[in-house]
Amino acid sequence: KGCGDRMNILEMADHFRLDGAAETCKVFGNGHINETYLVTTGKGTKYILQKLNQNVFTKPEQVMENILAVTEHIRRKNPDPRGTLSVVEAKDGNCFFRAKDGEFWRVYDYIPDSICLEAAVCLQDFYESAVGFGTFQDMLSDFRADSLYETIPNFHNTADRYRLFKAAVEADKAERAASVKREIEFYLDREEDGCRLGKLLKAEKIPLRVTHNDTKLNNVMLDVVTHKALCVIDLDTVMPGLSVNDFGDSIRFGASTAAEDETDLEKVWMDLNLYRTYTEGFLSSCGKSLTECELDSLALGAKTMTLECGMRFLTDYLEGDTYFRIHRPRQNLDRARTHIKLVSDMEKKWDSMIAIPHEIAGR
Ligand code: ADP
Ligand code: GN1
Ligand code: MG
Repeated sequence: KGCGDRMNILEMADHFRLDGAAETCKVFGNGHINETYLVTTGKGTKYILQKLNQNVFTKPEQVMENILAVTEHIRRKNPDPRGTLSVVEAKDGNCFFRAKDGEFWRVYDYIPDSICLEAAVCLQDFYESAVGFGTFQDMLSDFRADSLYETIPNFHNTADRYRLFKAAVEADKAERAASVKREIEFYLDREEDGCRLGKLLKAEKIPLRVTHNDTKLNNVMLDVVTHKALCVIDLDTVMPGLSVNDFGDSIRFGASTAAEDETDLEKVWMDLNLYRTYTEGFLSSCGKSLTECELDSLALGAKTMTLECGMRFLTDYLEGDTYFRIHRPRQNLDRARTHIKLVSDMEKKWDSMIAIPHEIAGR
């Protein structure tokens, strides 16, 4: 993969305090939101240059303030340079660069000798990703939640996601609703389940914590040799949230036997072995601090995040694919369908999903 506009990317990189002039760049990673480039200087040092998606993050300065505060907090506890993201300053002294066209750019040190995975190829790697996210949760347990900006209001407010979904069905902007009636029905039928965690939060039965909110497998870096968890990346959505949603989003993505946009639904299952493995890793690193209600609700977190994310994909399909990056027509619909399959499979395996966290925690 090459750079769309190579000169422009290199020019953007040169607004930052790198260890020399940027010489090469390439499109990097598989994120759905930001544009990510791997940039290399004449000395061979690698950096991650990103253009923040301002349709999604409307207050990018606040995103950066959150990231600086959270990474400093983590660095105090774990000074290993690969233990958290490091923001590289721009030459004007800011932690970002605002280009003439209004675009918002930032640079991170590339985490050396690391890999991130797009699928859980082996149980041990998936376990390590859970340790990564669990440790993140644990390290931020003493971080003041009210000092963080809410970078995307109502991000995991599933009731609000239902409201937006229904509005998209009603507006039918891209004239696609008639062709996806069954999919729409599936999500609508499960609204009560989808809103259950929100109700527990309102009733103060489950605690609000500092959470990552986008705990996909490809947002955790592992050591390239040992495959041990190094750190968690993609901190744009670190906000107050629910630990069980962080757990659940990892299950949605990583405990599936297929890719998020697999078109052959015969290949898509929620693998109980992967579920168990992730639960073991997660509880080993933050289990002690989870309340009884959180432990009880881990399975519901998985179902809620899968329902919510699938419904967001379908919403975007109905609106004409304006939020998640797509690489082919109907990709958002395919994503919404894999999530229907996953939720259906979770419903069949529900008793085990509830029992496993208790078995592992011994309570
Ligand atoms: P998005 O929000 O679009 O998902 P990410 O911040 O997750 O963007 O970055 C996209 C990908 O770039 C990641 O999945 C990872 O592969 C890679 N990446 C991001 N930051 C780093 C980093 N500091 N070091 C190494 N790789 C990184
Ligand atoms: C987006 O940025 P990325 O690709 O890690 C999205 C998540 C979704 C995910 C689905 C800010 O994550 O909420 O769960 O796609 N991020 C945002 O794969 O909306
Ligand atoms: Mg990402």
